[in-house]
Amino acid sequence: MKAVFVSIFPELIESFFSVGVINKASKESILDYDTVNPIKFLKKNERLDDSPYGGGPGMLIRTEPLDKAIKEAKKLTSENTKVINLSPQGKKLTQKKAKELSFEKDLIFVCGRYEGIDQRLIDSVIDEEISIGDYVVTGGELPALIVFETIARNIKGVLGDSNSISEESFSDELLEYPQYTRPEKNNLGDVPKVLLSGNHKKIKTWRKKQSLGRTFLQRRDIFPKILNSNDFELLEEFFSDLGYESDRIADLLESIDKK
Ligand code: 4GM
Repeated sequence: MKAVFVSIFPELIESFFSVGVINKASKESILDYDTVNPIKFLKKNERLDDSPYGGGPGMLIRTEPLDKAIKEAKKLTSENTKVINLSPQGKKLTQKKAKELSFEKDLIFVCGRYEGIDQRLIDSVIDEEISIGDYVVTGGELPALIVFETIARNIKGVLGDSNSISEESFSDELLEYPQYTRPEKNNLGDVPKVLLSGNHKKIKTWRKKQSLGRTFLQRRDIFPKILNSNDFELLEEFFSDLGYESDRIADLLESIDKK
């Protein structure tokens, strides 16, 4: 996949591509990137930004240099390459979306600055608006790199076998379980005994219990509304391990249906 970033700070993009698995995948030609700086399309004494019609705070990038930069990006990519704008107004990035986009041949990322870009440009040349979350940063570069990295991790060959995407059966609906590495004991505490037992069935059950408990505590928004009785009991056990009284556990789990 080739990604072209339309950005007035190409250094940010270049530094990202110069390290780690992304750098390795670029050297192996699994990934490729380029940048187009809209500044390049300004005539002498022209400014990149301008104030919004109707008044109000902030500045917008002028349409002309940005439109030209996107056209240039199109020349650097294959036909029908999707143009993505990073914006707090976009659809929220999900793992599912990233997986979908990983099948695209190339992608163009428009990295806005200031308060964003002229709506006419969004309506005519932007194919998709993506947001990395409900917050605002100064420019679209970091959001674009986050979206790109999430996509890249789904492309075959980008991650080595050892960090390859988890294939655990519950990894896409629940949070990950806690992990430990050597030593067994140190000043911070002990590794849970079950993980040292060598009993794979017990380990799997313990991990599932931790995943259920963590997701319930941290992410009620993604927690399943219905559990099979086995998982329900694991969740009860998670809270009884934490020392909760059974009445309190019943109250806590009241909203969850058991099937
Ligand atoms: C406003 C409009 C994306 C601000 C367009 C970009 C946050 C995100 C910017 C823009 C951004 C996000 C630049 N901040 N939540 N800032 O994905 O490009």
